Amino acid sequence: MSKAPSENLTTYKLVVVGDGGVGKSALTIQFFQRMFVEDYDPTIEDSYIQHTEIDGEWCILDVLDTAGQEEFSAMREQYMRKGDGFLMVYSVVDRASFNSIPSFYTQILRVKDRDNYPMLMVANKIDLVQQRKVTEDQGKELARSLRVPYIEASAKDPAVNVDLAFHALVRVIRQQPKELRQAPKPRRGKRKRCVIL
Ligand SMILES: Nc1nc2c(ncn2[C@@H]2O[C@H](COP(=O)(O)OP(=O)(O)OP(=O)(O)O)[C@@H](O)[C@H]2O)c(=O)[nH]1
Ligand SMILES: [Mg+2]
Repeated sequence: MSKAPSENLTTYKLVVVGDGGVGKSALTIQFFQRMFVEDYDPTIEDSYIQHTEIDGEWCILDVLDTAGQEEFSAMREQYMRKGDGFLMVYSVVDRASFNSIPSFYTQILRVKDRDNYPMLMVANKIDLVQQRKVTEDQGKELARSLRVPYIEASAKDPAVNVDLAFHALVRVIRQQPKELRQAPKPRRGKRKRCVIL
């Protein structure tokens, strides 16, 4: 029997990133509220929190749905600092959003000052078969080169792999050594120090 929720649950801060319109909010809302949002209403920043059981272990998922629109890109570093793991989403019908993935990846590693970090690539909108521009092979190839897991999803029809994407990211975080989960590595070089003479 699985453990009931208790006060000592681990909280996982998951951050959903990617270009505007790729379906970050649709995936997040499908995961949390079991509905598909048809309309496009660009996000500034929304957060969702929920107790959930993953692989028999209860935890708290604290998910930040971020803005993909370029005009809000100045906020990126701030939310990247807070995340324990990142869902990097692109839309298979929007090649530019696929091309943006490496820059999200690089920025996350730079902000975290790490060589790797829990991340997952989500190829969304796979229900739009006729309009598809980025193939599964191309997605998998990029994921392989970045050494992150790859998941194909549809926030719409019928929530294909939506839960899997969020759960898989928690699994990646759990696989990390404990000491890496908490404190970021000390920054090299330009770190400010307060010296008391
Ligand atoms: N067909 C289809 N449409 C989708 C899917 N996911 C999202 N959409 C649609 O794509 C549009 C944009 O989705 P959003 O979830 O708002 O996109 P976003 O990534 O949150 O965009 P920003 O908040 O601006 O960064 C909406 O009209 C959604 O209904 C999907 O899997 N399939
Ligand atoms: Mg959004």
